[in-house]
Amino acid sequence: MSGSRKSRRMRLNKVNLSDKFERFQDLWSPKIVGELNDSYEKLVKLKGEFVGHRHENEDELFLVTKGRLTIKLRDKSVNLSKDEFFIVPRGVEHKPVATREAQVLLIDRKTTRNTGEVKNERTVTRLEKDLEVEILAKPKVRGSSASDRTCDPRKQSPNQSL
Ligand code: NI
Repeated sequence: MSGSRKSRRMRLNKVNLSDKFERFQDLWSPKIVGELNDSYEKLVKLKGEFVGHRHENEDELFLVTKGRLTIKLRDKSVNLSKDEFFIVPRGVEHKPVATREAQVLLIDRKTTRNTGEVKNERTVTRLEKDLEVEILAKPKVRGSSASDRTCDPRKQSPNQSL
């Protein structure tokens, strides 16, 4: 299995959320920091409004680690502060909104698309396994050059669009 080496590394290292969040600045671009059975644990910085969407067959957990996040549902809004989480049940339309920058841990099935049934400029179209290695195993060098990325295919731009 191609991911076995990475998986072993992940199991043997603890994850410090603050450290991980310091390694990236881009918004709405989840970074994989762990794998749990068939789920990814991802960190994301949010500011502003995301697109309203649903995941037909997947529940989705939002845990706020810094700031505040509102998850707008069709008939109500769920306001989350630091250390609070909310699980959006499968099939339920939701729209994350953060007035100021918030830091969030997401737990999703590996196959979950960030924009659900919607496809737009914020849709992540590729898995971030490579970025996972970078953020797990290597100190993030802010503003790393394009040449670094071409030399090492495991390195990817942190500024990818969602
Ligand atoms: Ni979602």
